[in-house]
Amino acid sequence: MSDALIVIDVQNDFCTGGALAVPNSDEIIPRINALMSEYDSIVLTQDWHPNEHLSFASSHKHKKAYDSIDMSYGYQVLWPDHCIQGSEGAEFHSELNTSQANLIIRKGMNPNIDSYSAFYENDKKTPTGLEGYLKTLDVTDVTLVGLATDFCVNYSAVDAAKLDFNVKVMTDLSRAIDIEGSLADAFKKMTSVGVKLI
Ligand code: VGL
Ligand code: ZN
Repeated sequence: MSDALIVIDVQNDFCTGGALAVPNSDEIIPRINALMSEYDSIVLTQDWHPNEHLSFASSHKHKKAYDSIDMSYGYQVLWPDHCIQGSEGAEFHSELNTSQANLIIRKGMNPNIDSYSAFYENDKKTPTGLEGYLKTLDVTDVTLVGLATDFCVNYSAVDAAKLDFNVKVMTDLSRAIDIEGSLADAFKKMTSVGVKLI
């Protein structure tokens, strides 16, 4: 039995000045760092897209950022180009303490499928390997913090609950994009699968 802190996507592009900046995101970083010593393992995730990723509005004619479309795997919001592999925007924010991390997991590398969750791509069946990592270490409890509450934190928390982890989301150490009611929907969804919002 052990617990893990999963820090979602604290990367330059989601912070002030980034391509997909989440409002007030920088202020959570010092408190996330302070939390790390309380956990047996620390996992960091990194959104890590190839150029011309299908989740980018720029990959679609006549579409602009924050429009949405239907993909083969369902509804998809189209984003500004962000977190491109090897770019400055994809780096962790310089204030995030990365030296405590046991594992850094990258996601969103398949050019045709977005991947909000740290556990599965958005097709809901291609695993990232994180479940195996955590279960091998007898992790039973996971706490999620980071960016963005209504997308990657939400999807990761819901998958973790479905995979039978005890799941907490620290809402005060997460920040949301909040488009078209996405934050309220995320709270509803997380609560319905047993995620504890604290
Ligand atoms: C995210 C939109 C696109 C996130 C990642 O980290 O929540 N949101 N890619
Ligand atoms: Zn992304």
